[in-house]
Amino acid sequence: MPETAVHVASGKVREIFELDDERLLLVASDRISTFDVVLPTEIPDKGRVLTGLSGFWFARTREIVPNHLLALRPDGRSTEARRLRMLPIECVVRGYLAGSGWKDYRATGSTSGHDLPGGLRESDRLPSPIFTPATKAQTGHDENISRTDAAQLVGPEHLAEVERIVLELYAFASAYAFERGVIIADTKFELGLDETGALVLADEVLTPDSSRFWPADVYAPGGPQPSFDKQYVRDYCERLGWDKTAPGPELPDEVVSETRTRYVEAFERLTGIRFDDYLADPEVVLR
Ligand code: Q0Z
Repeated sequence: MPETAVHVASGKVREIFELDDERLLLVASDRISTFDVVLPTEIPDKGRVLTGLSGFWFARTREIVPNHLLALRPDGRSTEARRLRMLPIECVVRGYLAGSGWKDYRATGSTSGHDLPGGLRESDRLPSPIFTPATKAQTGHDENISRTDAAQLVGPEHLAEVERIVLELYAFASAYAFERGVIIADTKFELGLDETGALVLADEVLTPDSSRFWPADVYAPGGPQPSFDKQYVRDYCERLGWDKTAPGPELPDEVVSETRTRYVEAFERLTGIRFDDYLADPEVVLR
């Protein structure tokens, strides 16, 4: 990283640096969180897998919407990006009923103003994918909001286009992933505005940290589904009887290596590129 890069923000597992007035550097660490707690043990190459997957999807969706990506750094975990004015909402798309969408549905029969058919079970596929915007909580959990509230936050002139873009992104990516054995149950997009006022896709896209990835071969609605990437970590934490408050437990070597293998498998299945080839030259995912 250049000496001139100033740290501007930290996420749970990522950092942002300012390169100059127009450009940011997003750096994905190997930290992993589970049950909302960052664990003391890292998963080697997790940040590279997520950076490579994001880059892959940016390259393949640029005809749907322009994006912030300028370059991937040779370290494989750093993305140079255009600096945007970010919209103050999380643009969540759900194709399946899980997480807070399932909680809202069970309590009210709807989520973000979408009236859903009765009788749906946890993890059922929805009749069609829905846009369920959420607030960006600084701490704690994002909260699902109505489309009316989202329109207030982003300006009504932007909301219809935001919804159209993110539904198209989900339709493209979910069909692509399903053919490769991965269900993208839901995913969160972040959009910003460039200097001309155009909508631009930003942040990380269609990674296991911004999405629920489920293995398609064992999909069985009617309860929670195993996570493609984090299930070994969750199972280990459940076996320990950890109370899910910080600090989280150290992970044993076997859980670390099984989990790393799952991340690399997600990368290779989805991109069709060998992870070693990515490490040798990260920009292979852009071609
Ligand atoms: C993304 C975040 C992370 C902590 C700001 N292209 C952009 N222009 C302006 N702002 C952002 C982006 Cl991506 C931006 N975040 C989320 C990312 C660490 C928070 F790596 N915050």
